[in-house]
Amino acid sequence: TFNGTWKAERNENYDKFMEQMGINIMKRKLAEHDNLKVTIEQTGDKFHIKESSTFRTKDIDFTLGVTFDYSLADGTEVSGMWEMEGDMLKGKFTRKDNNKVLTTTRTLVGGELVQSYNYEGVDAKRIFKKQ
Ligand code: MYR
Repeated sequence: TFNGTWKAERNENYDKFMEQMGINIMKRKLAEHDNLKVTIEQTGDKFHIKESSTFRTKDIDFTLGVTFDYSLADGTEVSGMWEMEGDMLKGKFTRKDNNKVLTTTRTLVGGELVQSYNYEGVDAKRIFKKQ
């Protein structure tokens, strides 16, 4: 289960990914150490997410397979959905400003939550530990 509060512990290639997203170096430096915490509450195919970081706190509700809007911490707006494939959450989101696609997955690996990101050929990961 993904339920619980997860704290970002380490990143892989996240700076390169954010650079590909067009985020400037100052924001990237801050974002590397954003103290991101994500609380996930899944009930059936409905998810309630509480996101908290040095940038903001935010509540998100979505249903698997149903399109919703989301704004990234830098204000970039996307629209897309999460789906469950086996034990993996797979997200596909389209930027509203340029129609390019960001894909992301969430999976549990050895008690950690691993979130992967891909944008325009650049992959990154954030690894979260349960609080
Ligand atoms: C959630 O499930 O937490 C809310 C929906 C997330 C949708 C998209 C996630 C992509 C986040 C990318 C952040 C990278 C900023 C450059």
